[in-house]
Amino acid sequence: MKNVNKLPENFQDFEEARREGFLTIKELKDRGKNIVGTFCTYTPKELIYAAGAVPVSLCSVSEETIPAAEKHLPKNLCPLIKASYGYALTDKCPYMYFSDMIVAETTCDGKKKMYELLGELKDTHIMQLPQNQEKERGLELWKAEVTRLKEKLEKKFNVSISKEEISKAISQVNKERILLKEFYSLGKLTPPPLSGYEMHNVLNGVSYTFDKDLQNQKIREIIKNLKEIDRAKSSKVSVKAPRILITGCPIGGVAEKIIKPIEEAGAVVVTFENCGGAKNLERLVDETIDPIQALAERYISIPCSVMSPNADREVLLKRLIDEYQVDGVVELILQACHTYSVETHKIKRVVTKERNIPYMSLETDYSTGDTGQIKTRIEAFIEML
Ligand code: BJ8
Repeated sequence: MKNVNKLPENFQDFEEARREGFLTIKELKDRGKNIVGTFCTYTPKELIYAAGAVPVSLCSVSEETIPAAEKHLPKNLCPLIKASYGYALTDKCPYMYFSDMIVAETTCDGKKKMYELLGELKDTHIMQLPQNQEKERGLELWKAEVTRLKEKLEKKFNVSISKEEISKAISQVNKERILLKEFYSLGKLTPPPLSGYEMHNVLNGVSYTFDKDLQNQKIREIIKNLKEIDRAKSSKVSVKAPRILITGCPIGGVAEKIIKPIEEAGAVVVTFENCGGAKNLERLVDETIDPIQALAERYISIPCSVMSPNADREVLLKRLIDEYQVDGVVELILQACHTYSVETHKIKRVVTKERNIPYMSLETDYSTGDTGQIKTRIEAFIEML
């Protein structure tokens, strides 16, 4: 049990990372560091590191700034988009405030149109993301966009980015990915040595941890402790807990509303097939080829619903269901997210017909109005597993 006691300290560091990061980002700024705000998993952050700047995820997960955003944006729009824009309008996100520029991508319609407005408030570089991942149709265009981002960073920060610097950044970020994958892969254990909520907090916290060497060291300690918990068979998760995979839209803004009731109902979230989890971290950047080509290939391959077709999402989903011995899939749809919402039909088919396990889709926003209703639906779903 000694090792169980060691855990909260480590986990807490990541739970509090977003708030703690506010101070760190100011210190970095005071020390003359350039800061680049990002919104999406498609941003090749290695280029930002190679420019000597610091990438940071911008705030997008609270309903606090949505009323302000709705003065310019339609009400019937994804809460993530409204919250992101609201933070820029109200200057309530320290990460946005200290960002020298923002990198954004033409992903879904709502986001790309919001970015046009955001560009009136902040220097916003928009990468034109092709929506087809085939080599001839998408990759070449995307590679040109990766190069254009490199040029923008060089001009903005008055630096020259060498191939060596990009390769170094690729290797560093790959190291971080490998370690995070080792961490979340512990969800494969029966029972997992940690809850899905704790896993989410760590994966979310790393976006706001700027000392990556220290982060890697802490993740290594967490992995070691979790393995000891497994060896000692002292996990607080029941061996009988139904194992849940979460898929769909980014979950940061509704983690309390979705993950907590799943686990309070006696199940455990063992893996996340979303941008906070496997979708973002599974694939490494190839370190053996030209770095710009490698970045272009890796980032365009992210299986987000904005891609058409998006067959790789189904491939990843099926693999995760098998590897993590998943008993049920919960899909999160943020209100008015058309791309994920339309894909639910195929995802449900894959889960229920090809893997023969139950599936449930939950559509929600950042408000707390439907908390009770969602809890009831989740409880009914878990009971049936
Ligand atoms: S790579 S998931 S972070 S686009 S939920 S804003 S799609 S309407 S967030 Fe995303 Fe990049 Fe894809 Fe990931 Fe639009 Fe849907 Fe809202 Fe979304």
